[in-house]
Amino acid sequence: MTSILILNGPNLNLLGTRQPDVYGRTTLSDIEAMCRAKAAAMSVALAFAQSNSEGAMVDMIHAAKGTHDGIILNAGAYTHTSIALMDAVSSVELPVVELHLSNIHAREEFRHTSYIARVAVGVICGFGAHGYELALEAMAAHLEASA
Ligand code: CA2
Repeated sequence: MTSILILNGPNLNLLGTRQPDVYGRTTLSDIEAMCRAKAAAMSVALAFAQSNSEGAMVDMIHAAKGTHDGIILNAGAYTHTSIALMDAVSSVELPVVELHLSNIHAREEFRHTSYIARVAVGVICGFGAHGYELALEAMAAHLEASA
């Protein structure tokens, strides 16, 4: 069975509790439940994780090799700063879909740069929590096409 890791970065554990104008009222637990339902309907195994620590995220990306077939990565603010996460993605040679709730290109200039995009199969942003379902579909289609 195809297995996908959804990895969420810093501050995403606060979703639904602050800045609802930017990030909506859906909590990360709500998103996880939605993703689990979607993955079950697609007959895909799913792991869902969140960390506020860059190093822990690097470790989880390394551990995905041999365990999961692809990674959906909302790296939060590390998207715009982390060469370490970019290198981790390159090193595991697993397909990565970069994901953001907000449209990072319609926001501050510093959010327009993504180190992850350089090593990702593709990027989904601006669709809020629904983007997680879109990313699952995109990853499953990518894995099927490259099988
Ligand atoms: O839009 C996204 O998904 C982001 O990855 C979210 C990050 C941001 O730094 C990226 O540029 C785009 C921030 C996540 C912060 O989440 C919060 C949730 C509630 C309250 C405060 C922050």
